[in-house]
Amino acid sequence: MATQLPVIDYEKIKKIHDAPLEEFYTSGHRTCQGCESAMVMRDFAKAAGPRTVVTGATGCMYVANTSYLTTPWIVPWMHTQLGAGGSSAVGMAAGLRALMRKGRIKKEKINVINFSGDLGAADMGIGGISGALQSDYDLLIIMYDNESAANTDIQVTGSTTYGAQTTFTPPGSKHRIMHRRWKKNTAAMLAVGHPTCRYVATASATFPALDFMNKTRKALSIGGPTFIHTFDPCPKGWDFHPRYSHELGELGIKSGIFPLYEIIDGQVIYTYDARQKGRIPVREYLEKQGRFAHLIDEDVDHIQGMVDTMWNEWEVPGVAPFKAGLAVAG
Ligand SMILES: Cc1ncc(C[n+]2csc(CCOP(=O)(O)OP(=O)(O)O)c2C)c(N)n1
Ligand code: SF4
Ligand SMILES: [Mg+2]
Repeated sequence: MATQLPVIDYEKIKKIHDAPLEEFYTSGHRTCQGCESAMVMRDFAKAAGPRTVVTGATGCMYVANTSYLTTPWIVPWMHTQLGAGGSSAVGMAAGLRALMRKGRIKKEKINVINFSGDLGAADMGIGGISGALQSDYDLLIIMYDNESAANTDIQVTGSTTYGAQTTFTPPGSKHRIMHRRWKKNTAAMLAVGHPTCRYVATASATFPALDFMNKTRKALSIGGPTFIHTFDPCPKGWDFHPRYSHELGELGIKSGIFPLYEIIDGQVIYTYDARQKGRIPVREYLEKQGRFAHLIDEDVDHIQGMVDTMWNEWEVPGVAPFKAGLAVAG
C-alpha cells in the first residue's frame, strides 16, 4: 500500500537567490578542501529542508562528518553499515509509517534520504538498493560517486574510470594500465531494472548550477523510491588541486564521459545534451588529473572512442547500450 501522506509541491529553484538560505549540513566536518561529495551533502540537505532524516553508509561522508563530538548535520542523521544504504532507508521509512499509523507522531511528510558511496551503493549495496527501489516507500537514495573507495585510501571500484591509477591499480613497467573495466552504468541499470521507480537521475553538485538541488526536490516530490547518482571530483583520489573541483565536474560532463539525465516515468530527459551542445575532447578532462598521468596517446584515444560510441551508437545515447533489432543468438 502506497504512503497516503501529502506530497510536497515541486518548486523549481530558478536563480541562486531563490535557494534556501538555511543550511542543514554546515561547519564541523573534516572533509578535504575541495571535496565535491561534501557539496553533494550540503546541497541535498538544503534542498530537502528541515523535515528530513538521513542515513549514511560507511565511507568518507560518514567518517569525515562524525569526528568525536562534532558533526555538520543539523537534520537527524544515522550511520549505517557499508552496503546497507537501501535497507536502512526502507527501515527508516517503515518505522516512520508505523509511528504515524499508531498516532505516536503526527502525520506529515518526512523526507527519508540515504547516501552511500560508489563502493557502498554500486558494488556492495546494489542488492539492498534494488530491494528499496521495489518497495512502496517514499525514499531517496543518493549515490555519491568519487570513483574510488576513498575513505580507505583510494581503492578501485566498479565506478572508477577506465585506466585510472588507484592504490589497487598502480601503473607498472609490465602493465601500464591495471584498471581495464568501463565504468558501471549504475543509474541506467537501476532505472531499467525497476520500472515502477518513477525517478532516477544523474547529477553534479555544481554544474549546471542548481541542477542537483532541483533534482533532489523533484525526486522527493514525485515520491516512491527514487535514486540519484552524483559525479564527485575528489582532489585526493583524482590528484588535482582542490581549487579545480567544480571545473573538473563541468569538464567531465561537457566531454560526455559522465552523461547527465533524468528518467521520469521511463522517459529520458537529457539535462546536458552532449549531442546538441557538442562535446569537448575527453583529453581536456583526463589531462588535469594525476590519476591519468601514466596514459599515453593511444590510451586517451581508446577512452575517447568509448565515449564516442556511447553517444553515437548506443540505443539511448549515454544511457543504454542495447541495440533494438539485434538478432537473438541461437
Ligand atoms: C563490510 C565492510 N567492508 C569494508 C569496510 C571498510 N571500508 C570502510 S569505508 C570503505 C570505502 C567505501 O567506499 P565508498 O562507498 O566508495 O565511499 P567513499 O569512502 O569513497 O566515500 C571501506 C572499504 C567496512 N567498513 N565494512
Ligand atoms: S578523499 Fe575525496 S571524497 Fe574523501 S573527503 Fe577527501 S576529497 Fe572528499
Ligand atoms: Mg567512493
